[in-house]
Amino acid sequence: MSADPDCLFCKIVAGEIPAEVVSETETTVAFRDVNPQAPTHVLVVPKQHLVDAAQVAAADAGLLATLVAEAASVAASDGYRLVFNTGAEGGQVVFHAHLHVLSGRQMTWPPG
Ligand code: DGP
Repeated sequence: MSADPDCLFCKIVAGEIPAEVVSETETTVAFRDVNPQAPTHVLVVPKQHLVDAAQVAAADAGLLATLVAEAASVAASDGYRLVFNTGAEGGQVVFHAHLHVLSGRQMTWPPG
């Protein structure tokens, strides 16, 4: 499975940097965001180093489905928001695909 030695989330997947892991599958890891924006804020990432959601979809559509299924299972309530920030203009800071799961409060729209 490909990993980027300079990637923060690859290091979390490998256990080299600690994170509060809440769920894991053969292909994904879910851990709490270090800077939570909601009472429950979890990031679901592929173990494989893929840069964004489109790259996940192109590599393995089933992996994208697993990310979404895992997100639903870690959300603390029936209502939640899923976000893939994509590219610098889309607010992406860590260039290893991650699905934000935000829940536990009323979401507002539009987001910033
Ligand atoms: P994004 O802007 O979509 O690339 O979000 C990156 C998220 O990653 C941001 O909400 C904060 C989170 N984050 C950054 N560094 C760490 C870390 O070392 N550990 C954890 N758990 N989360 C991190």
